[in-house]
Amino acid sequence: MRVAVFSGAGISAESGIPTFRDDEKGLWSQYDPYEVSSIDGWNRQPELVWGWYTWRCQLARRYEPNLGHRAIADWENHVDDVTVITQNVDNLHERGGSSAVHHLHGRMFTFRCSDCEQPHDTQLPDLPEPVLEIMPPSCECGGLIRPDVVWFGEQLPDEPWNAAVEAVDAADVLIVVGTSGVVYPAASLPERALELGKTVVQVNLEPTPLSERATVFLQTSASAALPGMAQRLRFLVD
Ligand code: BJW
Ligand code: ZN
Repeated sequence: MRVAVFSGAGISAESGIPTFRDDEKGLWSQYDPYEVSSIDGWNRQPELVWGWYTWRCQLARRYEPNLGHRAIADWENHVDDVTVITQNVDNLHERGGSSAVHHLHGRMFTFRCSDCEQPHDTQLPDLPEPVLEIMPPSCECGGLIRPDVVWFGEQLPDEPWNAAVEAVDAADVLIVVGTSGVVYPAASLPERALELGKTVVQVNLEPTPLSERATVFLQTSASAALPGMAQRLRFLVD
């Protein structure tokens, strides 16, 4: 049995990382998430966006993979293939032990120049408190250094996208975990799986637009649903 996993911020929530649309307490909560996560927002206010990522990277370094990440890695011992397609920019799937992880929206710990695209090793400062605005460092070409993530209004990189489509097409089952499913084109992957007649299992604390169409909707947390799931899926798929 071949399993593809499509994950979102909900799976990392139990490690302590606020989900994308639920960070009501943070310093940046007064800003529209689309503003701090769009290419237009970066072009308008790079200091605000860099301040936000500096703080998020600092927090994310402290977080550990949780039972959900570790369970998905463990499935590799029980089924023929497990491919993880994640929208998350943290590295908790890799640190949880998964061997094939495709990051549709990039990675928060790698950086590149916003003009010449050259990769940069940037050491972010350790801050005692979040700082709302920090001027990003500059590249030798004069461009600003940015996180290697995909913001609204930007194309997804071809490589992880093609790998994701391939994994969905090859899978017997797609597990959709912890995503609101409102951000495209990523959200089209479960739709594609359903159109191809695949079994789609959704795990989420709340219903989303996918829930009514999924083969199975488990309204529970990732850490409760995922341990041992691949072994049980044999009965659903075979
Ligand atoms: C739990 C849980 C627990 C909590 N257990 N569950 C088609 C229609 C409409 C619009 C568009 C469209 N196609 C494209 C667009 C535009 C746009 C878009 O989708 N807009 C809509 C929002 C309206 N898309 C884009 O711009 C994309 N690019 C693009 O289309 O390029 C084409 C193009 C470009 C230019 C010119 C021409 C063409 C790019 C999208 C990039 C998204 N980037 C972000 C930021 C990444 C960097 C970062 O994270 O810092 O990605 S936005 C943000 O949303 C982030 C996330 O990966 C992504 C998805 O969020 P996610 O993971 O679903 O999180 P939440 O918080 O929404 O949901 C968490 C869920 O977990 C909830 O359901 C909880 O219930 C659940 N949960 N605890 C289980 N313990
Ligand atoms: Zn440059």
